Amino acid sequence: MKTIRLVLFVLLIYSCNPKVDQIASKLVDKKADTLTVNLYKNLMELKNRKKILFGHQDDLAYGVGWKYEDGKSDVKLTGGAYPALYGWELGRIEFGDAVNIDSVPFDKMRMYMIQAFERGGVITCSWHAYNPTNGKSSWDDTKEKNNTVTEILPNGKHHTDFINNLDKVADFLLSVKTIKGVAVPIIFRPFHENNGDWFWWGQKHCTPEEYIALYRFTVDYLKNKRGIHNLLYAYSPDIKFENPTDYMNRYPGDEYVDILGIDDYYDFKSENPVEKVGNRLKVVAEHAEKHQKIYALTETGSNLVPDSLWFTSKLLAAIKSNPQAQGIAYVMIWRNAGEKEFYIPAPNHKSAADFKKFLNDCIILTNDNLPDMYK
Ligand code: BMA
Repeated sequence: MKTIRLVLFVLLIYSCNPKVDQIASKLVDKKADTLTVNLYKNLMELKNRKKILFGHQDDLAYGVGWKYEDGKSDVKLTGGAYPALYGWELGRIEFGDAVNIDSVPFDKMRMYMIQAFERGGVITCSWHAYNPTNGKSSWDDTKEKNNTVTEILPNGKHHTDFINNLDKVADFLLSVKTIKGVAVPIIFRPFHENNGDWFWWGQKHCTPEEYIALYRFTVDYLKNKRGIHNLLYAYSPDIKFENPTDYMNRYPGDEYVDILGIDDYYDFKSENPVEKVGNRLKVVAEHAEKHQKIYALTETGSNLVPDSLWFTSKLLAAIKSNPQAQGIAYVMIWRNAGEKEFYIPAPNHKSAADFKKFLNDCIILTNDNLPDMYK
């Protein structure tokens, strides 16, 4: 009898861990699973520890001059360690295709996500969504104003097409599970750079209310209709905002966003990149602090890294330029697509030594010095 009581007591403790419940109540998904809640908590704590996760898009899939070689990573090759965070892209999942917009097979992507998660890494996903009204890419048909967003929202004539696409995304997200059936937590970052005009969900193409409705519908659908509980949601406009309030103009709301982000390539091309990026991050930080959210530099990079000191004298300097900027939970560098598009230098590149120095800075976390993000 005693043993049974003890077992029941232990089960009770595990089934209602008040700490997890308390943190979960701050998340978009109140039913988020324990690993996802823990990830959120640990991302939140990075700020106090003054540490930043280093991330790279498509890191394990390919790099400059190679593709799908087991264990290979350009970050590791040049910097000596795997990243702490891994970005992936879902565009073309809508069509049931085997490969994504950048030819990465979804099966491999899933495998890499699980691999990275199993060694402690953090996973994030963008979605260059194809236009549900005409099947064209995110960028197509954006020269003139289009009405895609209104047409795909409930009661719109292409709503069912949008649902079909969303279901493909949901199926994939639900499939990212370890062999033991553990769902891999994923930071999902849909409809990014919404204040630019280059995507069909950009500011020229829909009102703030329409954009917000699109984002909210997507979140509600994934968590409530499809029962996905391993997602954190990131909101990441581009830098095209005139003043701080512009940044929040299309904000879907605290109930819909876990992480405030920004994609910033452009400021690095300006005359005072350190100051510009530093201030930009400060704006994000101020909003994040006000709304008690995690914040991050969700995408950045310098294509071909022509400035041999870019990583330390620009990126790191910008991050360190003010305490709020330094409070970002992560920075993610864009993909190494090939000779004409790469953001992590190869070992023989003139920026390689500087990249290594950046990666070894005491505020930067790679897979080698990553705390347990899931405990
Ligand atoms: C862009 C470029 C494209 C790519 C797209 C989606 O920034 O890298 O080559 O297809 O992202 O990943």
